[in-house]
Amino acid sequence: MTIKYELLYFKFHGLARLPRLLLDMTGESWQDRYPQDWDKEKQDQPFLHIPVLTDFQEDGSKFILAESSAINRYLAEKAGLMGSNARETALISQFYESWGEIHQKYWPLTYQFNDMLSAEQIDKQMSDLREKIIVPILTKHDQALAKNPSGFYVGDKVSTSSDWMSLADVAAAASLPLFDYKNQVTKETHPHLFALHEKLSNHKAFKAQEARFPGKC
Ligand SMILES: N[C@@H](CCC(=O)N[C@@H](CS)C(=O)NCC(=O)O)C(=O)O
Repeated sequence: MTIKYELLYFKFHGLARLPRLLLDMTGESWQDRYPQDWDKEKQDQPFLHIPVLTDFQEDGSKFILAESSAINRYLAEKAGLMGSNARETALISQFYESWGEIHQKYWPLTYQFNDMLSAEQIDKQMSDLREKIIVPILTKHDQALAKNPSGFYVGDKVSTSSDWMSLADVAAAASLPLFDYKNQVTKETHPHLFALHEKLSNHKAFKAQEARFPGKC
């Protein structure tokens, strides 16, 4: 079978979590590639980082794309998950970017800032992030989901597949379990977000993801 896509990333989920889910959702054949000698291979990448997607073209050429958000949008478009008009696409991007804000603010506090801040400072920053950003923003998300009878973020017929899912839904379902909400985001407080997560957890791409690198984030 000819391979349509290849994703270069390390052997864990990290920034490849969404690209891998979306690759499964394109219905095309694809493969992971793990760097053998990253220090060498780094120089060959568009911006010296991974993930990097290669899309093998019919004429034998390669389309190479870096930056996880660009990769996610490209693959979501290929999978029919970016809506069917400019407004749907914009709303899908809006919710997707909003999850992006949480990721961008949360992970540095969990990893990079450990060297610069004391444990108390990190706790304080994390609690501010939770109270002022994560919980109130996810409350808005839950309210938006509540308004849509489909249970997805963006109206009807946003997808060529029968279930109307979009990049925003995939990002939400993949992201929801990753953060420590200290019991402030639960099935009771944010029922629509949890219902979306539960619905997508049964999707075969999510099942395949679960089986990949168990126990690693
Ligand atoms: N803005 C980039 C960040 C990519 C990034 O930082 N990737 C890390 C892995 S998560 C990486 O390439 N680390 C190895 C290195 O920089 O040498 C994106 O979203 O794709």
